[in-house]
Amino acid sequence: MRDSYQLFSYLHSLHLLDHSPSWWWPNHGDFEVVISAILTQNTRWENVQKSLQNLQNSKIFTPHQNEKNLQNLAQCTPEFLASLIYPSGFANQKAKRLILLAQNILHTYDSYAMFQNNADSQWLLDQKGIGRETRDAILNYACLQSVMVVDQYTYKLLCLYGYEIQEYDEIQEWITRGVIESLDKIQSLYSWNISLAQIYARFHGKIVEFAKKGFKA
Ligand code: EA1
Repeated sequence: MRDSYQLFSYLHSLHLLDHSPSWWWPNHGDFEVVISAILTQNTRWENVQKSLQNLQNSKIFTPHQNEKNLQNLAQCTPEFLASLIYPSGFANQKAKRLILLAQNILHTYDSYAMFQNNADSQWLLDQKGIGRETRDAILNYACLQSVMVVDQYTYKLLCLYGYEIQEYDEIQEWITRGVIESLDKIQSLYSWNISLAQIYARFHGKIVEFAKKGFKA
């Protein structure tokens, strides 16, 4: 494999996202993505969906009501929130971090809309419980920025192809370089005018779905 464009082309030919949402992550652009990016740490996606369902059933959370959802979360007690998100594990820790994050978003940015348009990489990294992978998931799938998420699956996949790149930033650099160098060719694979941000969103989704199938075509 010469570059990440080749990897993209190969994964694209497998049609891994044919039944997925257009940015792979459900409800891209919504505050819900910020919640699910934290909940998905150290657990399976299926467990995140159970937690999100509990949040909906208890009216903490209504689909697409971003400002209301942000305010509700900021006002939750950690005990109550933890009782709803237990399916995704580390409930007490994640509840505290989610509430603090919601409060800090309101404090720094005033609203979800302002956060979405002005979110800053360093601000996110400074929040408790947000590392590089979660930061980039929020920047790409919630704030719709042109940022490629790197995770353990990405690392393992590159290892399978003989690339031993350990560092997060270096893997990210390798992926983004190949995409940008062949952007025209990637865009010509789509019937709509796809943005770089959506290409990264789908590229990461393809890698995760490929990994979930055991890296087999
Ligand atoms: N898995 C299937 C995922 C998904 N959307 N669909 C997932 N894993 C982590 N995810 C985040 C978002």
